[in-house]
Amino acid sequence: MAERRIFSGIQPTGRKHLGNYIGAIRQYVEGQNRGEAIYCIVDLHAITVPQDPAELRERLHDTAAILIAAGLDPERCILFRQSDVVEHTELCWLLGTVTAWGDLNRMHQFKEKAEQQRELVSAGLFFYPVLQAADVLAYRATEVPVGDDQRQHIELMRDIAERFNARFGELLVVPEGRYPEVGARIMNLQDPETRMSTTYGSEQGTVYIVEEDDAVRAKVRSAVTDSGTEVRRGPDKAGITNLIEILSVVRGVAPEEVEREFDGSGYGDFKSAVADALVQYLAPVRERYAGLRGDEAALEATLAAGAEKARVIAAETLADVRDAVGIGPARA
Ligand code: AQP
Repeated sequence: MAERRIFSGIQPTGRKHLGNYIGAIRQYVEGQNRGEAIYCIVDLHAITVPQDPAELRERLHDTAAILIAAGLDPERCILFRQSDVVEHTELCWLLGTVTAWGDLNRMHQFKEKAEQQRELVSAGLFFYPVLQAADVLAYRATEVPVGDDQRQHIELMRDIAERFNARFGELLVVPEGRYPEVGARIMNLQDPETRMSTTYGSEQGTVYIVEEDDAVRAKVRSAVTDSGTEVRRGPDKAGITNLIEILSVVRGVAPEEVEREFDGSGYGDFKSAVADALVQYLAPVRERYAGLRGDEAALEATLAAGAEKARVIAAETLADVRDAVGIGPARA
């Protein structure tokens, strides 16, 4: 096994947005240069809240095409669909037996998502973090690139791995979360106190990865700021801080450099610069996406090849875990 094994998952829900791109996808691409990189489109997680079945399949292909358009190279990473590797669900059950109910009950994301459900708060939604732990632990990954909203889930999966190892022997790797230094929490442009997300916040405040240039420009120009004039970060300047972080990531410079460059400029000029930079950043991804999205057979072939490679790794972990727990016949 490579010294550094990177694993992360992304949901095939909604339209993937700038928060997903900056917080997670950008790190996935970079991960291919730093170690063995494994990425999974987590359709089983998606169905913990109601999904239209046909739309779910469409979104899965959208997400696969976005990831490849963003720079994932199926020759240099393993890219697959979660439900194609059944070991995830079996490991989820086994890990569920060493997960404290009280810990799951403290998960913020469960509480937030449960509040939004009108008809049914599913047990699957409650178990979501255990499946997430199984995703990562099945690959004995050392590192999990995610946005800041996933900290609590990463801590829980570390606890689960530690508890499993304490009871059954050192079989699982306790992974580290990897959060971007800048851009770990991109905020909604219309409500900069709230994280940009698929399910919360206005459409106008959410920049999608696949979005026309004019729409991106309009959203950035109408971003909510404050009544001040200084382009600098601060606790009372959530909107400007968010835009500074976005520009810093997009240009690949430190936020301080952005502040220096726009020292003395008005918010209008600054927003125009952010809009231009963002359009330049996203347009090539959108163009590559358009080329890839139409060929669903090719996307399916990529995912199938990825699942085959993923299964080999996950099956080995599962065999060790089953044996240690005493499930199935003893290994010779
Ligand atoms: N606003 C964000 N800033 C930085 N990173 C973010 N991520 C999500 N929002 C931001 C990171 O994106 C990765 C993939 O997320 P996901 O699609 O699997 O699910 P999510 O976190 O549930 O994404 P959403 O859009 O926010 O959906 P909802 O509204 O359902 O919660 C993760 O690494 C996440 O941290």
